Amino acid sequence: MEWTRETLKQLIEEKLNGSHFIVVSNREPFIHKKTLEGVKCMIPASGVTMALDPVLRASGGTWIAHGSGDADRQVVDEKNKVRVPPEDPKYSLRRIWLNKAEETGYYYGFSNETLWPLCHIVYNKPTFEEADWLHYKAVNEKFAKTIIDEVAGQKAFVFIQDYHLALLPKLLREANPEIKSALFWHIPWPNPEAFRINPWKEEILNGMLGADLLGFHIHYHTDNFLSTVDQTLEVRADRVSSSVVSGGRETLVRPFPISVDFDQIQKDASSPDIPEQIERIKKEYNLTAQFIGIGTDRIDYTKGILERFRAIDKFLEKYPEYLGKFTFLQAGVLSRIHIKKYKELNDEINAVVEQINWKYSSDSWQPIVMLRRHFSPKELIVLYRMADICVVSSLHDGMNLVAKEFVAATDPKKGMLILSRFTGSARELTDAVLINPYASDSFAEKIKTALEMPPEEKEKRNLKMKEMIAESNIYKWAGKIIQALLRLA
Ligand code: GDG
Repeated sequence: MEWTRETLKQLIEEKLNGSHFIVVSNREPFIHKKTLEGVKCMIPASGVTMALDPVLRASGGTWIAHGSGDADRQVVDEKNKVRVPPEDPKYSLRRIWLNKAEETGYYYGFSNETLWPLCHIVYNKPTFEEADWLHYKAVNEKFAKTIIDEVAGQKAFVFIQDYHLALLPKLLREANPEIKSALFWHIPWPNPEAFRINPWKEEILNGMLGADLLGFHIHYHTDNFLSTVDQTLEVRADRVSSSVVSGGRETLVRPFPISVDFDQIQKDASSPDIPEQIERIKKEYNLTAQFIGIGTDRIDYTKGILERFRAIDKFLEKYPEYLGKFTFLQAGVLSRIHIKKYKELNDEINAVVEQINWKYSSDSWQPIVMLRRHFSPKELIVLYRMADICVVSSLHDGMNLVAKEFVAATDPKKGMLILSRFTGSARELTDAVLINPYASDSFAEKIKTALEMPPEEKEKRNLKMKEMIAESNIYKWAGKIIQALLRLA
């Protein structure tokens, strides 16, 4: 079956049978901000919002999330709810307020200094602060209380997003065993050896096993999860049925590879004004090189941005015929900047770019251009269309959506994806030029391979990958999870 916004909507309309549908995430899908022209509603660029928005529209359900906008409190009612989307309200966004200490301990601390580095094997040591853990527990309890209040004793499906809310499934089950819940883990699940250093491992696993369905991107992560449960808890993890029985209830553990809205990206990428937009960006950044490379990432140490620059340095050193002919554009949104490691990484990136540009640049050309302003999703597509190569060099990544967005957008005879083997995407996009980002010499060679690949070869590979993404799109991801959850009822 072909999955679209419409089929996803139909599934919900036909099968929900009056049950309440609730999505829970740390990040909210709409943020209200104060601006000089008054309060404005912004949509953070996120594939997850794109996929779940039609589900919520069809179900008229509720999305529960941390209210982080500076005007968020101004627009909610007494239950902290606001109807969204603002231009055509179809469902409720219920906001949870966190104070500074809670946000520091739960979000910056336990989520992003403990669980994030623990689950991404990139040789960055996680911290284990008891104070962060206590805030993490308290905030998960706060979310649970709000959800229970929202459910108000009705039949309900709760779809929880990500590692910020690992304890929530068990808290919900204890408060109301009738609730059916699914938790999707957007980051990798590491091997048991890596996970066992977590002093609160049993509580985290038991928290997650309160869900009826646990989703990861790929089989490798579900296998790691089952092994971790096996080695940590006294419960039965069954490899054949890929499930765990604990406390008399079964949790299904399944892979659901996330994806992008292929049709929308294709549509935007074939818009007639793209050539004009490309010229505008070339002018804005004074780009004269014949070949363009692109990287788009949150500035995060898991994304292998420094490794990418090292490979570009080696590539130019070894193949000086590309001096003046190749420019790499790096778009990057700053993230988690209150965490020291992220600030240090950003400083190091600036220093390395400076060094490389000093080493090679001429009066009219520089090898790396950092794109410092915000790019809208449509502008990103313009960047993808102008690129001959896109480099995704994550050291470890659950899936990586940039890789799929680029393949969906690129002109098949022009662009080629260079993709780290350590991303979930590499399991599906096997026709990309695959790299080990740690091995900078062969990484540099692969840049040459991708740039010099004949157009017919690129086309053959891109069409295969495009077909895969068109079939396995973001609506299929959401649809398959929701189907599995509804079946459990
Ligand atoms: C987590 C997992 C998993 C980036 N720069 C700009 C911008 N972006 C957009 C991209 C893409 C998204 O942000 C990043 O998604 P990724 O998947 O690459 O990475 P994470 O943020 O780490 O996401 C990851 C994902 O969850 C989903 O499950 O794939 O493995 O780590 O959509 O296009 N968007 C705009 N301007 C930018 O400068 N507008």
